[in-house]
Amino acid sequence: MNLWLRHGNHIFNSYTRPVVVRARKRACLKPWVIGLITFISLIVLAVCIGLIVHYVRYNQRNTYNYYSTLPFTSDKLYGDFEKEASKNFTEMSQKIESVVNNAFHKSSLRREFVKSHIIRFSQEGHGVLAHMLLIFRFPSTKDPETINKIIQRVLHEKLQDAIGPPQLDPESVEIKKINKTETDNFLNNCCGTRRTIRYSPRIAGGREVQEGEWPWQASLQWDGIHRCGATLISDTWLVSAAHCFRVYKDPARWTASFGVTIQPPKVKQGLRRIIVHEKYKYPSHDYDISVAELSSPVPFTNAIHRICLPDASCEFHPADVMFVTGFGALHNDGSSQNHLRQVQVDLIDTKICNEPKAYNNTITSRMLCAGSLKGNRDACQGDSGGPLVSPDARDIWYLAGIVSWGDECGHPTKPGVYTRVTTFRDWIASKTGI
Ligand code: 4AZ
Repeated sequence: MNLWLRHGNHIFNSYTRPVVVRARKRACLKPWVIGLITFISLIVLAVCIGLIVHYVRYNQRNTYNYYSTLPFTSDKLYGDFEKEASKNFTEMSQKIESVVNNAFHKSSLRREFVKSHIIRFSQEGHGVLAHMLLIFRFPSTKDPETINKIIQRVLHEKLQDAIGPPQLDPESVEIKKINKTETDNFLNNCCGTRRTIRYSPRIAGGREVQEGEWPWQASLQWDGIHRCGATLISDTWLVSAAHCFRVYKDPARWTASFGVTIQPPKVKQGLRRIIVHEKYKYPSHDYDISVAELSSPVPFTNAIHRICLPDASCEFHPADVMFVTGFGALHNDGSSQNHLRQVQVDLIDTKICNEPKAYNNTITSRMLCAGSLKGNRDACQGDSGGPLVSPDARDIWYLAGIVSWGDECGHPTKPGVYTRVTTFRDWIASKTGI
């Protein structure tokens, strides 16, 4: 082994004589060079920080909301599309929104424009006024006055070319900037709007939901214990199943709670009145619908507001997106859950649902089937009375069904059976005025 030993500047090889190693002279930089390098480094650093700050500020976009009124005339009478959530209201809203969206998409604001949303119509002389929200995202550096002018100019110029009907009057369009609270209030007063846009694909067996995802869901409790689900259709009326009130009838012992958890609830309200369908006769599942009046109106918030009711003529199709939500059990004979859950289900054709291996002709025209013929995705005990919902092309949500019955939960060929809400549209109106 050859060992090297250091002693001062001499290195001894264990086999040889000492060798002298000269210390290497340090390369020294002149002070002015060091100063120059430091100066240049600081400049580069300052420029980088400046660029980052500018980039972050420019890309940090704020939401700008506007309330806009747009006069128009159409071949339809105002009374034909006046009623919110009706087929004609939806068609007219969709036409106007699409013209407005096109106008912004073809303009210098194409990157800033988010969406337009018709909230109502009102009669205006011989024509009609569309009341609309316009949502934009602008860099926080933009001056609100300038933005107002640009939006107004785009609407004036681009809506001129729009081909009717409806015949728009862009010269008379008015816009007013509103804040987030005002925007939320307008949206919460519309039926069927949801604030959480996180759209999840189907999740086998369902998942827990976030606050505001299904703001119309209620839990019905008898002596404080969750028994059924229900759906808010106005600030005072709930729709539920008739069978929820078969044994427990006294409204004074029922409460309705709102929010994604039963404990603690966001809001809790007593029931004043329960109306069960006159033709509901246990043990039949037919006519399984009821409406219940709250003892006082529930204030609408982002987390609590009403769903839309579909016209009696509305039809849902097997390809439609549908969700069922509830605090019910995760499996047959399981216990209810404290946190609201959702599961995406498929609408199943009544013919298929009435086949011998499914429900063998027990599905009436007042019922609809939804779930999965492969099993798993289903409502269960404790979900009864709760909503089966579906969105339209404007992403407005409608009550398609009420959880009613089924052969246990999640079995293949035994989907959930729901009360078909469209067949009871007139009955609901006759009892609630909605
Ligand atoms: C129930 O007993 C119940 N799988 C609700 C829904 C279904 C089955 C039972 C559907 O409340």
